Amino acid sequence: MTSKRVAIIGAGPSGLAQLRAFQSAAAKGEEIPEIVCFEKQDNWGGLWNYTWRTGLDENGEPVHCSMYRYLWSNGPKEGLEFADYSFEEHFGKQIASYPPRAVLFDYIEGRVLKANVRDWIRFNTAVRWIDYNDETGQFKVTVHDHTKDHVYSEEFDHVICASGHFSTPNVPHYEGFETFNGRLVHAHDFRDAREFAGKDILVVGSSYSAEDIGSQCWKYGAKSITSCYRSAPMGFKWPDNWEEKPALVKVDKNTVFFSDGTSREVDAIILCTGYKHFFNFLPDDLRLKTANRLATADLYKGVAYVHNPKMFYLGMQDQWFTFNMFDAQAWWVRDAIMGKIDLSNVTKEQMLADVKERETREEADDDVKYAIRYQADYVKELVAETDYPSFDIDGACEAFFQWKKHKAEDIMAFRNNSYTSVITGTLAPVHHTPWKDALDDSMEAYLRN
Ligand code: FAD
Ligand code: NA7
Repeated sequence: MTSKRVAIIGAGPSGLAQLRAFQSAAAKGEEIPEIVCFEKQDNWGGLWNYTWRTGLDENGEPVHCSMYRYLWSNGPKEGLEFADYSFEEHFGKQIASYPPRAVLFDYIEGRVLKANVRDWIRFNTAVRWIDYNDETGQFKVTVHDHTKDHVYSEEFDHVICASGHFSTPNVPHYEGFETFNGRLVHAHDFRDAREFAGKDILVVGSSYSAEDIGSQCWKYGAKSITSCYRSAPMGFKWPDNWEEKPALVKVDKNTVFFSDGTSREVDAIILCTGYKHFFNFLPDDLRLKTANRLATADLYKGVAYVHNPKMFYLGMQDQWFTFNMFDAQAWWVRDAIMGKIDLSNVTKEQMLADVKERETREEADDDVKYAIRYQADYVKELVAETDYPSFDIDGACEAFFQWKKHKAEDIMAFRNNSYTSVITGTLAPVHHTPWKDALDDSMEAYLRN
């Protein structure tokens, strides 16, 4: 082990990718730094670690989980498969393409159990504050160990922030919300669609959460779904009891009013209005401030913080690619920390120019396929600079293109399709039950193929 110390914040898919990246170098006989991963929850998996809790957790920390019961992957697993740990290796067989949350949690966990890195994580430990000392060139990380109810600080040479950005809800206010006589909740606190069976619901927003939470409520028996958009409709061919409306204007008791002059009576309002990048443990000089987009602000190569490149961020982009992109980032960050990638001769101007180039290229076209290819190119770029196993990233794009097409054909049936793994080349089986009829989302039920 070298004398360097590295702090990782969060043991979700990004933080775990970082642990696996360092462990894989150690397994090849390389000297790695001392790694300490701080995780505020009592288990790993990040958002995939489901809890029924909302609001504050058992320690008084904000609940991290934004996932809900019956959540199935919203994109094909063939787009996110680890290049060094296939679904077939984990499950001993090929499985269907849109696994429920518990199945993906099991898969994420399988790789890190195999890598034997659990001891690197301090669970139940929330990062409270981080300072950088210009004189020593070190970070002081202050944490609260809830198991021992003890607050302490340690020094590190590098900090890797992998705390996610889909946990602090963006909650708008609309006129009359305070008069609403029903359940008014943000997607972050949504847990169980059965609560809305028989109800007329309004979903605010037109992105993934709006689509999926509306679909869940439809599947589990909501009487009607109304969704409304600020910029553009989702535009799918919705079932008969789902209507898409333009922007919400105001609410008066149970009546909701839209910008086209129409109104509806609803029992519940679910705000699917997105999330904020929120880091309450970081001072101004270390804190990333960015919109949810593919080219994040201020991150050289999408990971190194330009204002202090000893600090890295993982997974801060809006995401088409997820687990394999976090891997590509983690391998790259590992190599930057271990000196295999030399950042010492990259100036701040060059870093800012890199960010600018990424932004300009992202903004050049608003076509969805362009965006998917754009992020694929980013993954390719990082993979090419490390020893992360190269894989058919264009093939993963094809899976995404097929997925888009299948959604356009039938939004309530796209999960009945299957795709070919770009890691093993095997075609996934078609799931035994159409998604709309598969009410049991347990791992046992899913794997019964
Ligand atoms: P997270 O999973 O958010 O993990 C961050 C970790 O950091 C957590 O464990 C948290 O407890 C910890 N942490 C945070 N703050 C602190 C602190 N101060 N101190 C210590 N620890 C801290 N992706 C897909 O590929 N497929 C999907 O189907 C999919 N569905 C999604 C559905 C929902 C509702 C949401 C919100 C996201 C979904 N995603 C999906 C995207 C998701 O962002 C990624 O899959 C993945 O979870 C991101 O991993 P991460 O490690 O970057 O962040
Ligand atoms: P997104 O993808 O960030 O989308 C947020 C949505 O909320 C988007 O449609 C926004 O509309 C809308 N929004 C934001 N603010 C408002 C206000 N004030 N009023 C109305 N509508 C608003 O978040 P999601 O939760 O859908 O997805 C996040 C992740 O969860 C994603 O990676 C999935 O995998 C699961 P806009 O288009 O900006 O006008």
